Amino acid sequence: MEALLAWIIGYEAAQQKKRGEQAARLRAICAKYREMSAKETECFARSNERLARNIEQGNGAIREAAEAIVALEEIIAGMDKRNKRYEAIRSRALCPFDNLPIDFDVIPPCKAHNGFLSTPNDLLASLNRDGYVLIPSVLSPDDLSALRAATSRITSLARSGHWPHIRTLPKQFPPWPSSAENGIWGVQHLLHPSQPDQALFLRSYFSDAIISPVKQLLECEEDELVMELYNLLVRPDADFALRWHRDDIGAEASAEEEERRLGEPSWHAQWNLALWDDRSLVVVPGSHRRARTEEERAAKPFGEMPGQRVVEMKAGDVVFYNNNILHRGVYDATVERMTLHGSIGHAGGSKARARNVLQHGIGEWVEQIDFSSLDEEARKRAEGMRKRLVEMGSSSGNVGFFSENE
Ligand SMILES: O=C(O)CCC(=O)C(=O)O
Repeated sequence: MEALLAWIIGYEAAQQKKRGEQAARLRAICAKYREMSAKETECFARSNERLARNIEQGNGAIREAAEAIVALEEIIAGMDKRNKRYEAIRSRALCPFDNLPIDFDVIPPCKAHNGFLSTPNDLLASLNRDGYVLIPSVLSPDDLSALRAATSRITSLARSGHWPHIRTLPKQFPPWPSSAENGIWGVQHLLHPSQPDQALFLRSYFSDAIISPVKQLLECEEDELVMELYNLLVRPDADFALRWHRDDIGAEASAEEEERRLGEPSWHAQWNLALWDDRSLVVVPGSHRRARTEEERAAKPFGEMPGQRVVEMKAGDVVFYNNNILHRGVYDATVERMTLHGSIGHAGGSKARARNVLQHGIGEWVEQIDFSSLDEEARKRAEGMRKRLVEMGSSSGNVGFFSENE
């Protein structure tokens, strides 16, 4: 009994220490965020005050002041939205787990809707804690078999060189060439107007099975969602693997830079929906909340990582994951893989993200998609999401590629 009591007291003390450390880190990130916002605001304010002075003194057109007022109003509204969202994330990060005597770094990840994780908040709490959350069996047997047939058709076209939008071996990141001669590991643009099964993929992308968890994870209403990408990850033509990476933060980033970027709110949801059992995605749970450790920095790009976990999916399961979690793909050329790989954005996100999505090639055809095959509710949803993508992305500017030559 005494030993048990001593253990409990020791455990509690260790937990308390950890809670204190985490809270201090979070507060430091908050302070940095506030300081940066203040600098940004100061800079805008100064240059616009200069403009106001010039206009008063007859240098510069009145139109310039009007344009600056509109631009500043937009920036202020965006910052206000970001601040609110950041506060919401911060309070969630502190509140739900703060008083529980559980070490969330050592318990296994939970499946949503498995009895004790059942509310929308749980879904988000799980994603925030682990960096990914799995929702089992989101497809009916009929939908599963229709999607398997359609993905087989487009993959055959892609492997035989009749669909140019592909992920090719051995290239990890976009842009990919359009020749399939070295083999493929993915098929791009399932929503493209010339895609033979476009109607089915539209139904899948805009379905409640996807939209409703996305709204929960982004904590938003339907009229804030932004259309993004819908692709397919397939069995490669030869064994192949992706190196450890975060999708949006390069390996060369300093720990400070990583922490800053990881502290920013996420403005999109990304998912893998498996049509066959899939164990290709490997993640380091919780690594979306912190910079890499020295050990992780020193780890081999294609080697084992401490604490890594294979995301085990059954056909019909969907996993949502933070694309800045440390992850990699490990693919076996003998195991069938058809995994739908999509993302949906939030209108509060940056225009650079919308441009990034459009420059993946979808800008050339997104406005030609005919949504008339969808039922009325889904069609309205789709029209709105596309409109927001085009509006957000229409300002000029090239955002480049994440890692063009890899
Ligand atoms: O194959 C997967 O599930 C992961 C793909 C991936 O990591 C990526 O596209 O960046």
